[in-house]
Order: sequence, then C-alpha cells, then structure tokens
Amino acid sequence: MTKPFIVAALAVLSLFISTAACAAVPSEWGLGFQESASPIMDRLQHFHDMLLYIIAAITVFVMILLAYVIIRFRASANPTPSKTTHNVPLEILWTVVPVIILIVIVIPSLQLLFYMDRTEKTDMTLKITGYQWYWGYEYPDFGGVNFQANMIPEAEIKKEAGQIRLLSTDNPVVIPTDTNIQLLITAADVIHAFTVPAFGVKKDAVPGRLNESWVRVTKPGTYYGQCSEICGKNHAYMPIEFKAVPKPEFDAWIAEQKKAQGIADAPAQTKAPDAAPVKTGT
Ligand SMILES: [Cu+2]
Repeated sequence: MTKPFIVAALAVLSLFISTAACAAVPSEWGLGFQESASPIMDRLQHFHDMLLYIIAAITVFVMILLAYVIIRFRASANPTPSKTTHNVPLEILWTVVPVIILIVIVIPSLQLLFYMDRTEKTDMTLKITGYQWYWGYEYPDFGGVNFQANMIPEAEIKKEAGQIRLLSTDNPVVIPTDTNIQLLITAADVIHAFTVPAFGVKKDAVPGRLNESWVRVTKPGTYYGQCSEICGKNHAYMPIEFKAVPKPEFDAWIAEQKKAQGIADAPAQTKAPDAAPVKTGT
C-alpha cells in the first residue's frame, strides 16, 4: 500500500470513529465539535451546520459552472469566442445573490453573538482569572470561595480514576447544572483565553479588563478546556476542568469548601430599616 492510500483510509476511518466517540473531551482522529453541553453550543452547532449547507451548495454550484465552461467553451468546440464584455442583468444577479446570501448569514450570526454575550437572568457568578500557568476560580455569591487549579503532571496521572493527560487538574471547578452562570473572565499577568468547547465559551482573559460570558450546563459530567491564547512557555499546561453536578450536590460541595476555607455562612438577610427622611436645614 502506498502512503497516500493509508492516509486516505485513516481519514475515512476517523469519520466513523469521531461519530462513535462523542464526548466532552477531544477524541483521537476526531472531526467536528465535541458534544454540546449548553444552549450556546447547541446554537453554535446549528449555525455551523447551516453554514455547511450554504458552503456546500456554493461549492457544488461553482464546480458545475466551471465544468460546463471547460467543456462547452473549449477551443475545439468553440473556435470563434464571443466578444461580449458586459451583461447588465447577469452583473446585477451576481451582485444581488451574494448579498442575499450574506444577509441570510448575518441575521442569525448577530442574534447568536448577542445571545452568547450575556444572560439576562444570572443565578450565580463565577470569576475566572488566568495566571502563568494555571487558572484561579472564585465564587463571589458564596462568601468568595476560591481556589487555584493546576494541571496534574503526567507522572501523577491516575488513568483508572479517569484522569486525562494534559487535561485533568488538581481542583476541578464544580458548578451546578441547569443554572445560569455568569462568567467573569480576567487575567493577572499576560493575556490568556478561557475556552471550554462543550460550553461554547471562548473568551480572552486580559489583565485589567473583565470580560463576560455565561453558561448553563444541561447535562451533569466532566468538561475540559484549555487556554487558547499563547501566553508563555507553559501555555499548553494550564487546562480547565469542570464538573457539572446537580444542585444539591453543588450545595454540599460549596458548604465543604466554605468550611475548609474558614468562610462563615452569610447571615440570613434581614429587611433593611426604612431610611429616615433626611432633614434639611432650616
Ligand atoms: Cu495560554
């Protein structure tokens, strides 16, 4: 077998493998997206699929046109070529049709951009800070529970515990499912980028700037991401690991974290006394 043949055969095989092994981790020879775990990623996938149809249709149309021109107007079949240089209806058509296609693309594209930008109803906030070369996480709604997550070095990876080389961290970020989580993303040293493919979130983490995104995880599970902005020599070694769990499990975890970090429970909210009317000087 020749080498190109092997490569082609592997590529075809990978098509089947990638559809079989859909998970929230990169799969070997995987094509396409990781399985979606949030409404943002659902919409991104739909938009991507729509674009794929449009791109395929345009490509097929141009190929047919090219083949027609090559055969119909080749020198032997068409010895005296036409001298026509302008055709007004045709020129209008090939300007208007692409404009219509672009409008068809731009409307859902902008809708999606606004949808991804922020959630109208935030249930909780997670602050994410990029460092050289790890991530810091903070839960401001829960007394400021915070921790840092470092990659587990390759030598310490426990495969039997489901840990994955270059993706597992020592402190996975626990979040509740079916909760609108506002993500506030920043960095403390250089520019990083917070990316979790299954969430459809990719945001620059810029020192001195707070970028916002959001996620609502629909399925419990473990989700992985990586820094996506070259940030220094260990850029490849600052993975992101999320564990999405049902709400009661999250409450238990956060209570445990508060205890471990010595954070007192916030006092029960009491109604603030009505402000006394301000006396103006007489
Ligand atoms: Cu990086």
